Amino acid sequence: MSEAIGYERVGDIAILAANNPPVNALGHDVRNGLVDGIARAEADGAKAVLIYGEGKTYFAGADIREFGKPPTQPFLPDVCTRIEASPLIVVSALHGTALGGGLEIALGSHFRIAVPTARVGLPEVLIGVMPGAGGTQRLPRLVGVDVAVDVITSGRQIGAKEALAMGVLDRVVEGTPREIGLAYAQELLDSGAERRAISEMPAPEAVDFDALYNMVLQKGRGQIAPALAVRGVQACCELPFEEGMKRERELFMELMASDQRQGMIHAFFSERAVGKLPELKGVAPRNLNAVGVIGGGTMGAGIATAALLSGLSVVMLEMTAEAAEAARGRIESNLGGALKRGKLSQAQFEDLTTKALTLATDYAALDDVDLVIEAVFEDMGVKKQVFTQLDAVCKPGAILASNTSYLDINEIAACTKRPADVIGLHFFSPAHVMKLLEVVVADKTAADVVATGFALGNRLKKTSVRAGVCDGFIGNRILSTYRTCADHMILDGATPYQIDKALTDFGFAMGPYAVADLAGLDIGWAVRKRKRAEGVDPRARDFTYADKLCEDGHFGQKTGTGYYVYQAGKRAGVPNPDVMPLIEADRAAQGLTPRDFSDDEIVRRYMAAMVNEAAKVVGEGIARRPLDVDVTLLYGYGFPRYRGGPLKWADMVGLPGLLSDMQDWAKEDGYFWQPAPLLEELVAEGRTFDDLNKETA
Ligand code: 3H9
Repeated sequence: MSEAIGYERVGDIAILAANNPPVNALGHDVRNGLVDGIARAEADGAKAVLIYGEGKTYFAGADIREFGKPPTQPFLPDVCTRIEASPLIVVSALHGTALGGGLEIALGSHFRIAVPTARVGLPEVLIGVMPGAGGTQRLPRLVGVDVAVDVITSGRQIGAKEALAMGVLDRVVEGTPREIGLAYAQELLDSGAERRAISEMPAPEAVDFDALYNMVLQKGRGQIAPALAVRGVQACCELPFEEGMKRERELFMELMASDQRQGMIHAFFSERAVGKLPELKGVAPRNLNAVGVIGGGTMGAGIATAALLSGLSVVMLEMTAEAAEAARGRIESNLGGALKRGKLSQAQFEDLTTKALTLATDYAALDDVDLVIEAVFEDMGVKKQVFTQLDAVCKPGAILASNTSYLDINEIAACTKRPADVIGLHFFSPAHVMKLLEVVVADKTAADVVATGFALGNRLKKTSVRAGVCDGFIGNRILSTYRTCADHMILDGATPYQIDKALTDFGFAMGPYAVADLAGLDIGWAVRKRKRAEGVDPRARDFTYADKLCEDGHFGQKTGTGYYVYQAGKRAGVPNPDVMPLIEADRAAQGLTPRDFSDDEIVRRYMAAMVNEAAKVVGEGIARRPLDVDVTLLYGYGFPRYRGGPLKWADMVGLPGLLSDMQDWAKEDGYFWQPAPLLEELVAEGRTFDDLNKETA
């Protein structure tokens, strides 16, 4: 027996208890232990077997750390089959999360009981694979095609109550998994229940699987795992069980060998790694109970909403009583959304909007908050005034945070007497929805202030990434470069619409011009004006069509027209006929002859620009590791998760090829295509960004 599975006899029942913290993943020892445990129970004269997990969960799935390495026997599908084939009654008792291979072990068992807080699911598609241990063959036999396809292609976690109603669970009972499992197994033995193998149940009727496959493929915007999982369910309906298992294995192995699997698993581990910073080891965050928010526009109201929803009390400071009331309106409307979706009760809504939220117009109201986040106009002069006042009123130890998207936090900190307490907390709009938080660490920011930034992020259910100070930090700095690359392609002959389409086909949630319309074209306009005022390098290509678009009042969605024209109630717009003439005029004024771009070239250039700037961001220490960039782009910029992030993508397509493309393009525009020193170094040494991730783990 392996130590990962304990063996014990209680009367006629053999107990197999998993002990493989933290999540009882089904690694090699666990699989071995289960097979040995079943054999021992059979040899031992037991009449039933109970399988459960010690610690916080039943099996949370196959051990994903083993993925990509040669598989070792016993394979998980064989373990499930072995359990199911046992002549003994096998009961699984579930608590925590029975996910993926975990649920498949439970489905290989003859009966399933769970505690009410247990959750089950087949989340394999979320890491780029599909159920590979009988999930696509057993679940449809139990719950039918429609439910099985929903569960498998969404990867969602299902509460015990719903799983009981679906028929995935036989019973839900309060207690420990051991107690409820033993009682259930005994009851089954006492009542003379027969073993119940799902594989022996009839398969459901087939449906139009080609149509289902196409629908799922389209919904996945290029992700293949959910669509291949549909083919697995199809095999359940059309083939005998053993043949279906073989087909499932083939499909699973195809996904296992895919770049998408690598990308999604990279995303899984990276999003857990971003918060693990050596500098924060053993550093306790400061206490957080009350926060202040300065400025109640869309951003400030979103931040206040997120803080209220997390149980913090909020003081919202505005310039006038009317502005404060308008901020309250925005916060109430945000919270109203949560109320409508059933995430808040009416009583909670009222508590949050009356007791937990205070409106103020005087800085003195911030004298007792633990942390203040300013979300005022992006102007250094305005920010300095705000921080000078905060420094005067806030209690000692209070953290002063700026939500600026690109301004210098060191300069802001320098206008206070407590630069160690100053930090950047860069939220993304709408701040109560978007998952990313950039924690921007200035030169003098204290470690416990950084730790508090991360603690706040956790509390607000955000994914927080550490960033250093530079224009735009990690995300907006890289965005600015790949947007510039897109703008250059427009000057040279591509259209905004072709670029948006090529990039949504690549998997981005939206193309850069649709994003610009959403954010407001005036924002980019203001940045261009600021940069021109600061002085632009004469070698940089410039363009005027985007400014003209703004001068003509096209600010994007908020004015109904931008690159696209928007109709009321419709999120997607149609091309704005005013745009191409402005672009053509700009090209003519610069003496440029437009040429054709293929979609592939658009993606290649856009991605190369993104990777190159990202490499500069890592090389300069603005991002600590390549994975910090990847998570930033995944969570804040709609980068397709199944590609893992720009630097994982770069590793997979090959750094030498990307560098050599850039060197070619540099012949036309040597200023823009200056390769990042880090990229050149990695190519010269034959290393990858992932090697850097590992070195800094
Ligand atoms: C599968 O089963 C395929 C089969 O169908 C077929 C096979 C042939 N393996 O998230 P947390 C680690 S595919 C290895 O912070 P939480 C995680 O990295 C699998 N390690 O905790 C972290 O490590 P560290 C299908 C895993 O409470 C620690 O455990 N299953 C695995 O917020 C704690 O994790 C899934 O996709 C794993 N499977 O959430 C489930 N899972 O401390 C994936 C976790 O070093 N897992 N770790 O950073 C989850 O969704 C969440 O981790 C879970 C717990 C909900 C379980």
